Amino acid sequence: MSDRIHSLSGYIYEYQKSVQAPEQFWARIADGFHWQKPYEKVLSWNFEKPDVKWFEGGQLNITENILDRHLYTRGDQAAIIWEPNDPNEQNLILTYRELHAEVCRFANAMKAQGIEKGDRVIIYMPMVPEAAVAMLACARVGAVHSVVFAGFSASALSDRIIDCQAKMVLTADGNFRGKKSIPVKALVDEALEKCDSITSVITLKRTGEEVNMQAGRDYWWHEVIEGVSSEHKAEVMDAEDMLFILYTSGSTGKPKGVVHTCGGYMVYTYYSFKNVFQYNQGDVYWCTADIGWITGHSYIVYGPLLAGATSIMFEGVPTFPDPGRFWAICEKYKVNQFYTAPTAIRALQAYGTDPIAPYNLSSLKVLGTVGEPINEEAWHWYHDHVGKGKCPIVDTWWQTETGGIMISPLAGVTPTKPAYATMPLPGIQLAVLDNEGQELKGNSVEGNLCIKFPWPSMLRTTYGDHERCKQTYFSSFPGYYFTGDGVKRDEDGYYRILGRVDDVINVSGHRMGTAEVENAINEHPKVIESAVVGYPHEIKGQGIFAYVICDLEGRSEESLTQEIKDTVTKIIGPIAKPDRLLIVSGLPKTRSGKIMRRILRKIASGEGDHLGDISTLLNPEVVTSIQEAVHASKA
Ligand code: 7RM
Repeated sequence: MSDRIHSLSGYIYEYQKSVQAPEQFWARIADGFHWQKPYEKVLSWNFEKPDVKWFEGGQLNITENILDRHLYTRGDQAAIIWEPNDPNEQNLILTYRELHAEVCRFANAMKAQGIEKGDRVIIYMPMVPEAAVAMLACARVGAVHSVVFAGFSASALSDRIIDCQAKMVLTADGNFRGKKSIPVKALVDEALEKCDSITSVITLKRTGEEVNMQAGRDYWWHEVIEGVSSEHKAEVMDAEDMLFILYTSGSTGKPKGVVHTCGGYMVYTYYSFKNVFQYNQGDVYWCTADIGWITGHSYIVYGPLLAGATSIMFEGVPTFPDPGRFWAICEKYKVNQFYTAPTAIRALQAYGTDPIAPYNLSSLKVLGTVGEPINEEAWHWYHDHVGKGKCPIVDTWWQTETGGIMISPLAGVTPTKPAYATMPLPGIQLAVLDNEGQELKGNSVEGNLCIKFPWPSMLRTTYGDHERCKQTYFSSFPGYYFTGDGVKRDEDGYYRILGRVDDVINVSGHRMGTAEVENAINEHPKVIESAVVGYPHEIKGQGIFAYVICDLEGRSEESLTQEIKDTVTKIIGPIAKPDRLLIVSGLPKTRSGKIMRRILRKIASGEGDHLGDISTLLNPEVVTSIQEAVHASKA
């Protein structure tokens, strides 16, 4: 398929075509795929309801386009290269032929366990090739996967199982992370105490640790695939059938199950992968994300494999056994495109350039970032020391809800600017709106980032609650999809993401709802009220700052602080643990009783001396006492 843009004028031309005739534009990309039945209508849409359908009437299976289609052309090419946590352990390479066989075998095993088209299957696994096999096997049989990041707690896992009424959990005994090994199956057991929809659990042996197996419910991965056929006829899926659910945090309450469907997601992840990274046949591509996040779905598994790429999957962490690990892996596999998060870059930057020096990074052609804004300093460090000044950086802005990259340079095609995601991909019609909902036209404007026309990989609904999807994304600015991000369009028409404008914070590239963390804090019996805000953090981008009112009777502040942090870890997971937790006597409130987060954000950011007028508060004296508490806790 010749879907790749090669020049800036080519980009401008394609972009214009995609706006003038979106249906023809996407039909041309879609026609490169294998459809079991051709679609009848490219697009129908309504952003009020919202109701969006792409490639209606079309039937396909995404895994036929990933596996079967590549068997004859690149059966012996590596599809997945797996690099284990411990560099001394044997790596694993799965060719397209082998991946096809493994996916079919596991699809048959799932069917034998009673899984049918439409059933929900939870994947709670470490970064092992079987996790990708599990995702694709679900897609093969038409089951809807919902991957839950293996760093989430048992309680977060059970919430997700209950929300989607999953039938099966795919997991592993444990997870190697650097020097540590984390129990995984034990957390599944704990989660399942609260869930009754699960009929079977399949556990992969990875760390070899002792696990509890419940007769009639628990099965070993290696046992269920024993002697099972590696041939499987892919389920026929409608283009708008659900492919997966992925839970993501928002500004209110519990995480939402973002729903993606088969046809549009396939077309867009393929197209965006090829163009943003300028992938050429034979290149080795590595994205360091975890499959528990959308980046792992779209740009480790689906996008690259649809494009017939070789995709690296890394089990470990950037600093084990030492902070040169990323560069060792780049050298080992002669990585051409490397895609990571700004937080990882900043963490490695803190070790200086010595850990890079021993490695030959001359294979690198493209560097990417995703997940959070990249500061200029980190951008330059990445560009100069990793890319040696010769690799374009693609700063890719997108979301779980968008399914694929929305704003990004096309590597080597779009001139870059540090800290700018630059320009929208073809097919992506952006709008910058002021708070009154007026579209700000022209350059040099700042406002709310919206998208005004559908794209194939956009979310279709939030699982089990369509109204919530409408409220969250389509109601703030009627007629537009609202991203929740602030943006600046500069004098050149380039886009710079300014960060969230809602109560979502971004900690090391992970999305957290402040309300979600507050709810977890409030679970502690001694907590009376809490407020959580983000504050600038040198490595994580944002840190979590919690202000908590407690019943201190008979308790020390220290032990209570630790207990409350542990409560958050228990309820959500270590990624949500507050970096700073301050016990306070009150929270600043408006006369109508709303917590003044603006003030709390300023104090947390060390700007407590510039609060402006606080005399209209219900309780201005509280501010002084909070400031004193902040100073005392720093001392
Ligand atoms: C892919 C992913 C989405 C939120 C999004 C932004 C932030 C993501 C960038 C970015 C600045 C970027 N999905 N974000 N990419 N901010 N520059 N290149 O991260 O659903 O987990 O998060 O992440 O705020 O709304 S996500």
